[in-house]
Amino acid sequence: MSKSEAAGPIQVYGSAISYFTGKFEAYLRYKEIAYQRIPMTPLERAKVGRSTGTTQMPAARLPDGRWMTDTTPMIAWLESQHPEPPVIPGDPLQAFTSRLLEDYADEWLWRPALHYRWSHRSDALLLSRRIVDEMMPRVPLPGWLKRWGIRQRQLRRYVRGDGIGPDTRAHVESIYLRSLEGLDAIFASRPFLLGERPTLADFGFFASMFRHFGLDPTPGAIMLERAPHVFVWLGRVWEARGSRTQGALAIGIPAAWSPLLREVGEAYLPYLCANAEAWKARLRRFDVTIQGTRYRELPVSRYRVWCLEQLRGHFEALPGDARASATELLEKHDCWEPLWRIKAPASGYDPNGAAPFARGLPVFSR
Ligand SMILES: N[C@@H](CCC(=O)N[C@@H](CS)C(=O)NCC(=O)O)C(=O)O
Repeated sequence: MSKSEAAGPIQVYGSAISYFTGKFEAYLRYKEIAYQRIPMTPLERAKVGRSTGTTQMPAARLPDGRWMTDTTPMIAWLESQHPEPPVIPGDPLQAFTSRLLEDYADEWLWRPALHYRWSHRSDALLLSRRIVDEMMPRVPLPGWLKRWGIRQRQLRRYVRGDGIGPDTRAHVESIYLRSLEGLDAIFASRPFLLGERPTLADFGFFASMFRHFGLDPTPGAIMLERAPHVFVWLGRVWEARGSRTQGALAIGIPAAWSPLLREVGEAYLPYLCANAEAWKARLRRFDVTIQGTRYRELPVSRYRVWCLEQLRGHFEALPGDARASATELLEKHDCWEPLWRIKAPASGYDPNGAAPFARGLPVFSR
């Protein structure tokens, strides 16, 4: 236990239905770091906003009073405080590739996860009820109005506002279906993505796969039908504990990761490039064609410009021999060219490397 946690559990401000709160909780459970989840009621939300500069979930308050946001740097920092058992593989090539998959899973599965939850009526009715019951029980408005308001907000922001419509819907759903297929093939032959214990990429995919795809009615039924190994893996990650979930990792990058890495090269990195170009051109919205589907009016995400910079930084930090293997792997999966396509993405976010203690940057905020 590090000094900062000696005085008690980490307070995790979030929600029982939230993508990134689920990712962070699974990590804390595996590392056996004590935490307490606090629902983001309007009062807590205001406190989080004042303390971190953003109201996104999860936000974590350490016992020494410091606040953290953004699960990727939060996990990286906690790993420095609680090194055993490591979730970032010791092998530099595996570490880099895991970070790439974590980022892909965090950011690229977000759109299908929000689409399944808010575009399907039964899912939207159930989830708006759960959100209101958990986070807005005392808001003095009729329940139906609060639930309706939540559904409208989510549709406006994350469905219609994130390029989902009749022309893109089939492609958005295919992102989920291909991820399921890729993951199911992996979990048919190994318990976790890289071997016998969970590592960073497991927690990355867990975000969408648990609280959205696995537990929401429509995508949950699809998972049970098409990818039961993924459903079983959800329970395995949730139940994993560092003190007893031990075992070897694969050597190198498993061949079964290839379909996922091809998606990174074909879809996610080209999206990141178009987003970064639009950011540099100071646009608010941009159009891009991904795997033959034209997306219109996507919101520019400064945060995701930073994601691209971070990935490049991780590559540049690789030692020589791992760099050569990573180059070969990236070229083989068409990731190399889009990783470097944009000259100086220049997000300007967190220039001093203060994350996770920096002022937070929500995904679509400028
Ligand atoms: N990069 C952040 C993303 C956090 C995030 O986007 N959380 C969502 C919920 S899962 C959120 O709070 N969205 C803000 C909103 O909808 O108001 C992380 O990894 O923690």
